[in-house]
Amino acid sequence: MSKQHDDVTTSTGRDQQEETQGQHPGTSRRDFMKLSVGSAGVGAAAAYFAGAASVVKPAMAQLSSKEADKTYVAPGQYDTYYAFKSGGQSGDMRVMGLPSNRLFKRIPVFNFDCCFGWGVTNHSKRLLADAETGEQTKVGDTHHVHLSYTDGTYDGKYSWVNDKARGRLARVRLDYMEVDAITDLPHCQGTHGIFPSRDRINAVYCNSEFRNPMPNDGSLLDEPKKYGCLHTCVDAESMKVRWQVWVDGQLDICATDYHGKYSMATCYNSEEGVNLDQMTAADRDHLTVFNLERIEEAVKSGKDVIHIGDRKDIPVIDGRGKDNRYVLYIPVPKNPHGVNIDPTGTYAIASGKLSPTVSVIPLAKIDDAFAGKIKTPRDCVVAEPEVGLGPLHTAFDGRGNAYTSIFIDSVCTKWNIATAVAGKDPVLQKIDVMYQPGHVNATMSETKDADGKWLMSLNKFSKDRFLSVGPMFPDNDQFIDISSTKEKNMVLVHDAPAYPEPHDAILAWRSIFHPKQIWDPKDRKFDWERNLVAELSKRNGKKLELGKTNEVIREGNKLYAIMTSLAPVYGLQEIRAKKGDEVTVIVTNINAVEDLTHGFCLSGHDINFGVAPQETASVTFTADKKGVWWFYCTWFCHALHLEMRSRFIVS
Ligand code: CUK
Ligand code: CUA
Ligand code: CA
Repeated sequence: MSKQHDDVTTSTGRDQQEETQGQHPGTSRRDFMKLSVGSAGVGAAAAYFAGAASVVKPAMAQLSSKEADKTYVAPGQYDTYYAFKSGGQSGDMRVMGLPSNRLFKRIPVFNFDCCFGWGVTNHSKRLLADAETGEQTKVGDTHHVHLSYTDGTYDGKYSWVNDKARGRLARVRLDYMEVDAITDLPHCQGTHGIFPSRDRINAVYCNSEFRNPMPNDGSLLDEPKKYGCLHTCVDAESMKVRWQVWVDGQLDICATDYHGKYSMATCYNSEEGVNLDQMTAADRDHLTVFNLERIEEAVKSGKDVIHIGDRKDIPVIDGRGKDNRYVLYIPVPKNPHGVNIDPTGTYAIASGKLSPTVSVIPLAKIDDAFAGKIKTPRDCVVAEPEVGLGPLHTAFDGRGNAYTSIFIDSVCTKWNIATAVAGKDPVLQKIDVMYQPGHVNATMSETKDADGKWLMSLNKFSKDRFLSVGPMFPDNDQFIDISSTKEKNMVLVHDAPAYPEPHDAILAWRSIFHPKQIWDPKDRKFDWERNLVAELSKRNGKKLELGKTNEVIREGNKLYAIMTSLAPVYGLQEIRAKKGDEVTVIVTNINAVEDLTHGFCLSGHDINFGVAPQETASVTFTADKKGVWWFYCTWFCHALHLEMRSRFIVS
């Protein structure tokens, strides 16, 4: 075996380098963190997180091939779970198979994508246009993917995903695994946590993380106390904004109960500060709970409804002030991050982030608080066990155990909820993850059907885990077997590099999903093209039809090229235009064989999109360059795929 191959399993050299070059030689990462936790102020908060920069690789037991084999899915075999991952600053969403961790698809959402033509086709451009200005957006930041529920478990109909970069919510229809709606959330910046109703397909609740002027029209700038933050209810079917609630503080991660009574949000900036020092001043912030029944009633009756700016169409409830009847502010330590509801729907778990604790809050106590039956909202917290430094998110195995990601300690902590509520130390096991986990999630964890089979730790740093790809590293999403019912059941079985930066993943049984492999040519997605062709037929006295017609229609300086693609030819051998024409090309793929996709790429024009079997797609552009421009197929569809090309001739 060559020297190079001997090196494959060791990275000791790099570890030593890190230790000597790290920021705090002589102090282990964990000791250093313990020194800095507990004291207040910006220095302490910054130091609390400095550990991420000086990670030392922990000793790790060798994985036996028996354990690693559990992720093996033989060629031609299918995975047993789907994973739906957000894409973070890539702006997309990913679909994977588990346990293999094979990546199947990146669904473009808020990003530009020239494989599918997202941001190129008329359909995607309408969805990506800013609601107010019409501006074509290309940038997104997707953090949270959640699937639609019926009766507390996934029904396979929709997925929703947030855009933190622009205050938007997108819906993915799971029958085709494509985005079919994007909603702009008015007066919202940093839309972060989202969560749908769990009792039925009803609403999606969206949290704004950043406080900003209401309205943000330049009339208010330097009085941050007057800024606001909104909790927005979006109708799950129509994707219209139903109402918003103005809160104290701000809103981070979102969760709903199992009965449609509450949505809730962690708040890390109860101080309403605008810098780190101010945002970390208080020892406790909030878990903010929304009484959905009372809010819906008020919206219906108009009582307590206000409006922000010129959006008279959107009712806003003022939920500010400790004594209002719509919002409950439960004090929890300190700059909390994740909030998760256990699969029995009994407890909300809020993670401390700047406190090494998680707060356990029975939903029954929230009932009591809204009914005025407890003295102070803090009495809702029944346990606050220590789980490690920097707890962020919690997953569940359906056996009463919780698994919390611990950012600073770089571990996943398993703890028992009942033990915590009984006032005893609930921690059962901690395992090292590599490195610095954000979200953790388990199979079916966010449903009443949590099955306790697999856990995914979505780690922000991969450091020395993979071959180097330069200074921009992949994330490391690690796969952990939790199927054993033993107390210490977590076994790390797989490292999966991830294109940056999935924040969250939903792991769900494959049997829930039944995506179609060929489009229904009557689908609503093609309404725009179908209507256009119907109007052109009427105006020109012709019988034009998608999938049948191959013809170029001219109306003044507007040119409509309607054509089919059928391996290996386009229905039109040429399209002739005059410079300055507005050209709309409509392509219908009339192949009805699964996996036989064609593309349409027009040389020199920044136009490329795919057209799946029985799908129609269109693009509109200006013919601004004289000459001969080939358009060609970009998806390898046939032995004569390279010959699948025609001329666009501009005189
Ligand atoms: S947030 Cu990223 S680790 Cu955007 Cu869900 Cu917690
Ligand atoms: Cu059609 Cu390649
Ligand atoms: Ca705070």
